[in-house]
Amino acid sequence: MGGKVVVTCAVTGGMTVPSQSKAIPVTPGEIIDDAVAAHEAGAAIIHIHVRDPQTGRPVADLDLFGEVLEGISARCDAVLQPTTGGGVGMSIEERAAVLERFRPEMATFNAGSFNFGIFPVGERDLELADWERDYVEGTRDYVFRNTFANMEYMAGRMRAAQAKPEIELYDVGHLYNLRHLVARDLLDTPLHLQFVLGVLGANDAELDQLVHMLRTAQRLLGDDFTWSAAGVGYPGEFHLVAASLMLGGQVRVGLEDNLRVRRDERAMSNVGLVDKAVELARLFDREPATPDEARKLLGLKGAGAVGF
Ligand code: KMH
Ligand code: ZN
Repeated sequence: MGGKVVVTCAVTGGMTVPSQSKAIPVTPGEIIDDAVAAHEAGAAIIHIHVRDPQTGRPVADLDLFGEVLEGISARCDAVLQPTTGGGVGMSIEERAAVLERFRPEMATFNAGSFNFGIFPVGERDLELADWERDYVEGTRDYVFRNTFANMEYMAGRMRAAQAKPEIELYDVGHLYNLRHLVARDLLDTPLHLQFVLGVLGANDAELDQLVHMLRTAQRLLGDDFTWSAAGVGYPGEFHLVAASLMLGGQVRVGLEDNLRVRRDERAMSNVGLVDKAVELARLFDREPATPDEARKLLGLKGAGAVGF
């Protein structure tokens, strides 16, 4: 890989509402176009959620996932990584259904429960649709549920689909959950870790938290893992990009996590965020990896082995 860096773009997400930014892609067509453009800007992996095309509400609809996965794969060779995190109100079975239906190369695996609060969105000067206000306010009393039973179930579905889990870690305690799951041989190694920092309800996007979690992962898991950092919010997203570039990690950006390119500049699309990540990478002598270089680094099964 040399100094290459795997850039993941999280194009739309499930814990934002469309009124937060006109740039958030909603329809399958918008998600496909943004994903292809993000790939052309340097993203090797596209992290995918889907939304109701009319309202923009995060949904787990498999037909929408199919339309998006097929639409992107028809136009580029990016690694496609559907979410199993979904959004508020989705059962673990609904969240996992993408695995059996599409047998993706990768999918997210959330390594623990935690409060996931986006209710401050409702306290801003934003015109929200009724469902959006209910959705964000509802997170005042919402736990993103990933119990051990949920994780055992999800790990089994991942293995059955031969999908490489990207282990989403929001808090240092999630690393101890992960050690437990690995010790029971529920997850294959080498692992790919995603340190997701900045969610209200878990660790914030602070450099010492990233280093602490990385060092804890090395202590608990040895060195047998690859890792990436995903900062939620601004400037956390790019602080973690810069830190990860220096520490030899991979990076994730995208409108799922952050809506600003600069303090006073809102992102007009995912491309603006990918462009900034690539620009930062080049300042640290690192070039964006191609999808096939990402496949090699992460040990993925290849686009020919997926079910879409
Ligand atoms: N929305 C991110 C903070 C997933 O999709 O499974 C977390 C995430 C997890 O992307
Ligand atoms: Zn996600």
